Amino acid sequence: KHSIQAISTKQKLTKSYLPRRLNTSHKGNIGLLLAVGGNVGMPGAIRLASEAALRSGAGLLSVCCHHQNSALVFSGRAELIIAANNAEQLTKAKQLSKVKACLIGPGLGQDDWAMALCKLVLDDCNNNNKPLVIDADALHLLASMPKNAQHIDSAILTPHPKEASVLLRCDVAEIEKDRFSAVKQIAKKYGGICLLKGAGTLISDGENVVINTTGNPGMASGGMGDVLSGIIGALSMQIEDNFYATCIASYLHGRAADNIAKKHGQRGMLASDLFVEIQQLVNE
Ligand code: NPW
Ligand code: AMP
Ligand code: MG
Repeated sequence: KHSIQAISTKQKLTKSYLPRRLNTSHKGNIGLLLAVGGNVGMPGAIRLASEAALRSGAGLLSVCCHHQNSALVFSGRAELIIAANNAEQLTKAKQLSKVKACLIGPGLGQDDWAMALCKLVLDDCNNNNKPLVIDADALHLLASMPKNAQHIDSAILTPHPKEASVLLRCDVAEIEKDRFSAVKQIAKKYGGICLLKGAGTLISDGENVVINTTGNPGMASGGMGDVLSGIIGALSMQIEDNFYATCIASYLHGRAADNIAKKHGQRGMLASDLFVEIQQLVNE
């Protein structure tokens, strides 16, 4: 019924799919990723996503977060750049014309501040066909938008089952009953790629479905999904095809967690523990 390929832990997919860096590479041509999120109370989520993107090889990383969180997001990670603190500043700073890809959602919240940013970023990525990772709260905002604003060909949606139920306006039980159908439906309805999280994460472009077999229950802890969105954002700038970039990101995310589990066990694993493993894996 479905075209399914399994991403096996034994395959060294990263070797063939992540292009080598040219000797002449520079941060500019690898690309600037814009990460949008970090509303009041949630500086951690956008920091985790941003740091994961840097460890996955992003050339430059700009963050747009709530002004109350700027200091918290940037302290201890001097490589991060502050793009702006709201939609108006982001427009004025003309940052969007410089970015190669965007990610929006980690800790974004769902208030007016968040919605203004969401509309701006969705519109820019849609008009310029830029890769756009849509995660967490941005998925709720997307689901509440008018139908003609919801379809974005260059989008990569990364819902967990509850977020998927909001996107398809159904119960979580219905999503879990037929995850293959759910992931395809979301990709078709919203355009682009959908990655449906959980043990046996599924990735679809609306036609094909890929299942990722890396990862373990140690990943059931806050911030893991935020790290995944950062890896996808960074790989979308380094791999031309958004579908492959998402599959490889999912594989690396799970494998990083499997490596940590082998060394230290599953229980007590932190999302930020993955960073050092991610850097090794993207260089394999
Ligand atoms: P229940 O309890 O089962 O009925 P939300 P979130 C359900 C940020 N974060 N399968 C479950 O419902 C994110 O980036 C910030 C089925 C759960 O109680 C977001 O912006 C962090 N159901 C924001 O928080 C670290 C599932 O959904 C309810 C499910 C909210 O994101 C943490 C809550 O889900 C976090 O990433 C599953 N697999 N997973 C930080 N350090 O700053 C969840 N549910 O409301 O979408 O909450 O995913 O935590
Ligand atoms: P989020 O719910 O957005 O924080 O995302 C959690 C991340 O951890 C997703 O990538 C899930 O696929 C992954 N994850 C959570 N629990 C498991 C599990 N039991 N097995 C494999 N992966 C998991
Ligand atoms: Mg999440």
